[in-house]
Amino acid sequence: MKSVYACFSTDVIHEGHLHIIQEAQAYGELTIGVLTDEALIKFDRFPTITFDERFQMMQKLDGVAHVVAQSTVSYTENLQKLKPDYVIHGDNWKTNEQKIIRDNVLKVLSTWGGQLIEVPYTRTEKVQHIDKVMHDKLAMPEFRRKRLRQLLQLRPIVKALEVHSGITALIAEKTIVQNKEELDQFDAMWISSLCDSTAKGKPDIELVDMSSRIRTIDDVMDVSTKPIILDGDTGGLIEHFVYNVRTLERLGVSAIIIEDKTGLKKNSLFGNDVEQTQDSIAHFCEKIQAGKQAQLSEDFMIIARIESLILEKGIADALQRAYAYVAAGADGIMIHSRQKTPDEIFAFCDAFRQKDKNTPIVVVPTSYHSVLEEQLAAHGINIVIYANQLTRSAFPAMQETAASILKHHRAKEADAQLMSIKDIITLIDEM
Ligand code: SPV
Ligand code: MG
Repeated sequence: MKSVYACFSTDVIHEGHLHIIQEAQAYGELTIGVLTDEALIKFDRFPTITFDERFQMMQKLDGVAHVVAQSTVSYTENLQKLKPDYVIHGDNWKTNEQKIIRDNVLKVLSTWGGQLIEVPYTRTEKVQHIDKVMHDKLAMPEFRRKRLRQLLQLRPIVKALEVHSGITALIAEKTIVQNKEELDQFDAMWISSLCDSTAKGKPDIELVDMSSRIRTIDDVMDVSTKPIILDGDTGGLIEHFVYNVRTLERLGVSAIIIEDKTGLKKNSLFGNDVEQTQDSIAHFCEKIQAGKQAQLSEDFMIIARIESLILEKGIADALQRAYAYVAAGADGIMIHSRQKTPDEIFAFCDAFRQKDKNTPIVVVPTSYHSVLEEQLAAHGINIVIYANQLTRSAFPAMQETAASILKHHRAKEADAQLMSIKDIITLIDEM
């Protein structure tokens, strides 16, 4: 009897999957590979049921002889182990971002004369509806809020991209790239105070108030499913912070990062060029404790941001604060630096990890941008935030276009750099 292999990443079995299973029967005995959570989140959306549930769901299906785990987006490992005569898949992957996976399957199969069977992809109204329901479920507060904690368990390093509007949220949500034999995407979104303020043409001094920040959060949430980390600046007055924690939690935000500064907040990247005052350890701990007491769910995270390195107070001060903030209940710490190299960040993390193996560490490599994610992970860092790159790429592009129109008294010269009208009007999916 010949053997057939298919890989499924789905949470729901619909007619499309049943069609593939049925077609497979004509070729031989079917083994289904179920993508592990670690692999699935690089390739597709976050699962709404557990790996075990997905595995058992496949075992119950008629026409499925064996079920195995597939722990990489690439089929190579499982194919080399099973050496199937056939792989079966929907034909949609010929053109979408999965093409690299397909190309690789063909290459591996050819080494023992295996064949790829492609069946027409099922895109009925019912299938589309199921897809949409799964997508919308992920956007709901109860599902979204806990996802940052889930990702911390699944990812060697969680990658967050700055967003400040619906359109930037769509970019963070949908950008997926081919990386060697794998696919990859961002895990989370960072709503930066700098970029949220900049988008409104305002300075980053806590002038854009929480009501306005919530408006941005709402715009982002409307079009996305990924978890949100909010830049909460100083967190404001303790008496106000406790209310804001509840509001953010109810909205489905996963984490707020508050920084240990007081008085008129200025952007950290100014460093000591402007007057910035660090909060006392005791007062900042009080703020963390009050926030933790106010929150209702287990999911929400309050992350304490340490500004000691920004203010050139040294690693010993940063460490003392980190331990105090964790003892006060912080669910994570963010250590910030404006050096061109990651040396002081690494020195801090290595020292911190000697005593604390588990508290998540967050970093924002804006000035030390050469550092690779795997280097950060090797120093015990759990979350990397790309805090302002979308804003900084969009602004010069818009400025250049404006100048070109003025200079040439028409839009033609600018047009070559622009997205086509067709692409822009079809960019946004309609309900
Ligand atoms: C932000 O993105 O607003 C931040 C990070 O707080 S930084 O601008 O580097 O201070
Ligand atoms: Mg900020």
